[in-house]
Amino acid sequence: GEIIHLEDYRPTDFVLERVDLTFELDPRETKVEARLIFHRREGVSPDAPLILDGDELKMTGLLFDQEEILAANYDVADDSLTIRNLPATAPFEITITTEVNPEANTKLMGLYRTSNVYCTQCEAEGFRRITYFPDRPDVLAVYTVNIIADKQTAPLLLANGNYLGGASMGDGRHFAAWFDPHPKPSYLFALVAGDLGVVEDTFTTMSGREVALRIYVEHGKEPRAAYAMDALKRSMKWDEEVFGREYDLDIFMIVAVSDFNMGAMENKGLNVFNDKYVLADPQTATDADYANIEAIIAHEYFHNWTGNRITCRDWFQLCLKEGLTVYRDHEFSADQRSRTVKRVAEVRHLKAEQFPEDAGPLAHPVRPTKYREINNFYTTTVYEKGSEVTRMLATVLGPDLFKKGMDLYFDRHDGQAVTIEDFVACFAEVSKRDMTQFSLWYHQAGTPLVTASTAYDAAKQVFTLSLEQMVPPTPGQSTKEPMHIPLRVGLLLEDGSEAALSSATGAEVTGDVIHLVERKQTVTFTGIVSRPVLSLNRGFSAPINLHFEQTPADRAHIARHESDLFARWQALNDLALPNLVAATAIAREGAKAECDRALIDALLAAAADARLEPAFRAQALALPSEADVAREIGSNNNPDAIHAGRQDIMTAIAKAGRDIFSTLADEMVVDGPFSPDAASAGRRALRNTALSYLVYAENQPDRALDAFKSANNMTDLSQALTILAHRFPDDRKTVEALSAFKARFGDNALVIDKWFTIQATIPGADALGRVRTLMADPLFNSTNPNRVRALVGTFAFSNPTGFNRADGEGYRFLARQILDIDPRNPQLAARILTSMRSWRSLEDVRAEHALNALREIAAAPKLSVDVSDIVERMLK
Ligand code: BAL
Ligand code: ZN
Repeated sequence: GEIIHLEDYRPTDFVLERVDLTFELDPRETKVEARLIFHRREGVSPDAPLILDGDELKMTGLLFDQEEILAANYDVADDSLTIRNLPATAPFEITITTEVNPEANTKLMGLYRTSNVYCTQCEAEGFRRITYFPDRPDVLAVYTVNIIADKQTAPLLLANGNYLGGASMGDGRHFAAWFDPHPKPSYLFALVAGDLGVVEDTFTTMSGREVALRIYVEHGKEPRAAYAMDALKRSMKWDEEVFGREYDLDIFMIVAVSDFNMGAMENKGLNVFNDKYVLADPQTATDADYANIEAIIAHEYFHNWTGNRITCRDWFQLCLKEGLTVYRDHEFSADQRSRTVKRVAEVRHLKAEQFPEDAGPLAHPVRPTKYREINNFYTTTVYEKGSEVTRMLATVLGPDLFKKGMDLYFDRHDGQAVTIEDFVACFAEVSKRDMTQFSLWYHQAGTPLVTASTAYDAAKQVFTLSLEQMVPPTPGQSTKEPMHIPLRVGLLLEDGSEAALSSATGAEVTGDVIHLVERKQTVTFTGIVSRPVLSLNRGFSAPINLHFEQTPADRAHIARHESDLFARWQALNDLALPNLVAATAIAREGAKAECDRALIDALLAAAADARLEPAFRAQALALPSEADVAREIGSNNNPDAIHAGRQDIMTAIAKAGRDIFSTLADEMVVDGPFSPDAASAGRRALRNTALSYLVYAENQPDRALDAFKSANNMTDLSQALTILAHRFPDDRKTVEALSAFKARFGDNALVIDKWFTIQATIPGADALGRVRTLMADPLFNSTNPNRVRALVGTFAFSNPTGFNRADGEGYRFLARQILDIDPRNPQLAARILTSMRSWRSLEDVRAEHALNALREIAAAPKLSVDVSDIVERMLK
């Protein structure tokens, strides 16, 4: 695991022309024959050897143009194969035979077995676990794949591209051949074989070609794939309409599997999905599950153009495909649902996951310049901040130039493996803007802090806005340059109108965007007839922390009158945070906190405002999370005090709004058969929020118990169970509800994950005991990533009081779990360990325990590179 540097990039010495693969599948002894045609790149020394990557491989044959290679001409190790004395110019063929054991492959990288299905995961560096290969994204080749397997257990044989044909072989086996005409990197290779059910449909593309659509799931689960199929067709249509992108093969396939490290994978023409993001029906999936399925189906489909047709030159460029594709799936969901509600959800997620990453020891630029283990860079910074940077590009340029830039990018780079610089150059070219400063968003880590202050001169009718930016130091980057920060603003006047921004001097202003480009900048607006209320960073136009001392009255004004609904939500959030911070301090003294009337009034006004869509009102009522409060406080955190203070504020709001919540709980009942559409989901969200407040007001479980008993869908059922479990964990009724839920859904792994998660997140010091008990439950399965994440992962990531116990037992437990998981599945272990990334912001006694737990992990023998990379960065 040595460190890889961006500056060391150079192209391969040999060009790979074609790949011919033959798999003879066997659960334990799969034989892989790879025939690779290479030629030496022009200008490369004739002495240069061919060096191929490998990982835990056993080679059983090696041929040069079908002849054995002399032992003196090659070196084989389990992580590389070096071949010398190769032709100076002529193309040649290397044939490599390897043997792999899919059943023993618990890392779930390369070729593995899940529920008797053969399946592959090759991103980022899994292909080298199948055969020796130039396993890097800038090696694009055309693949033919032959699959041979037992006909009975593997009637279905799939690979990328279009189906060429197949036949029985007489010995109980059969074969199938696939050809993918699109040159691709090895990380997009996929193979699936097994016995699965299928849902079929078709899509006619904008040029009139009919594409066969197939979603493969376990037999019997076909009806649960209907929503995913619908989402796929809507994605295909949307990408044609909004980005002008048409699908390019005769067939598009999705396979759902139950053991998967990631959410899903965009292999060319053959996406492989964690079944959690495919399977849904009203009895088993929540509204959030439906929304996630829609988003992830879209995301993987959109990769066909942003990732597959145009891919990354090297893994440093990961955000080239991920940030851009997240931006595309966000826009898709915004168009399919409510744009405002979607934006609120995105920003909540960004602040909850990416901001802490950017503020801690794992902070890294969106386009990093070094890594030890690329698996550890599939981060919220690369994905979510990467998406925000793309969004800012659209904000800075405006929609027309952004579209032109995208078109140029597709046009110019189709079929290539490119860099962020290539991407940005397209936008610089169409806009004639120098994008050098903007590009710092890719290169400088850390969340910029913008400090704003305002002054109004009534006599002169002049309003001034002073802005200052500071990018905090992050690992490896102690000093930072000022960034180009696009701030959307509104000047709200007393009469409800908005002041025009055209008089602005001191900064470039385009539309409602102020371009902050200096460290300090003062913007002056003239002809402002009354003191305006400044709405700053509308729509979260820049992913920044904002320090702006605004009065509660001004915030309440924005919350009620802004035309930008996102800004209203933001204002409510800004009103709530100081209350929660103050309540934390009071709780730390052992006292009970009060809640400001301004906050209560603003929240209840939003709750009761029938002009606002229910989903928005639900978001407005959802207070900042305990993690949000911890981030706001920043250091010396005591999660128990944050929790207790927040409970006090919740209770105060609940008591004040009891009538409104009671009305909403009745009004928002959704009649008729279940529909997962956004409007119905919004009504359910508001009703469940109201219900949750009512339980705070009443402080007894009956209402939640009634809701649990009368629920006819998983959203309502799981919400009611969460309220019961989190508020009354030891009540007999809760215990009964939990076991009724388990009995009803015991055969459905995805629902049982919810059962684990609900209990893993019950606040308080008893949580650890519960988690330990649950690990002994027969339904727990330490080899299934979804189950481990549902129990151990959510405990560490989403139970601040339970995990951060003052006695440190939570951290010691996690350390042991990490060391237990690591030998089986390093990627999973490393990911769960990142839950400790904010350990330095805890109060001393807890930080000390956290440090010891991290040291215990670091000192363990035989750590994977994945875990050792994370733990070492966290200890630095
Ligand atoms: N490429 C890994 C999964 C995803 O981001 O789509
Ligand atoms: Zn992706």
